[in-house]
Amino acid sequence: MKLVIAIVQDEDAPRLIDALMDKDYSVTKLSSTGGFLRSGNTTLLIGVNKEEVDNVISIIEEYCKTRKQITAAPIPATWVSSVYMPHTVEVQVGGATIFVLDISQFEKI
Ligand code: 2BA
Repeated sequence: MKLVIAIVQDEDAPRLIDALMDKDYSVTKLSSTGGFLRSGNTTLLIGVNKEEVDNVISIIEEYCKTRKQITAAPIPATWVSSVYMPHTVEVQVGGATIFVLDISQFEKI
């Protein structure tokens, strides 16, 4: 048994969950926040047999798109002619960040 943990963008989550559920995978959705952008993202927990992991990852690949986001840079802003000028940086986010964990025991009680 494996646990697939997938961190995806909120915009991609509803269609991805529908696609996984259509294929009879059990999914738990958690609301999460990225440490860098400090904006919401979605973490999905998907418990599967090890033979299913590649299929789950290919479904995630199909539904999760890479996007660019502009964010305030983690360096001090500057004042130009008395105008506050925060530095911004463009970052590429996603498609998905995926971890696959071994599960030593799985029970439903
Ligand atoms: P965030 O931490 O909000 O990061 C959003 C995007 O910002 C990242 O996209 C990456 O392109 C960029 N970024 C992150 N840290 C950076 C840094 N120190 N300097 C410059 N740019 C940086 P992704 O790599 O696609 O990650 C999307 C989200 O997945 C992350 O949101 C975080 O919530 C999660 N994540 C990514 N790698 C992780 C890891 N190793 N462990 C736990 N969570 C992770």
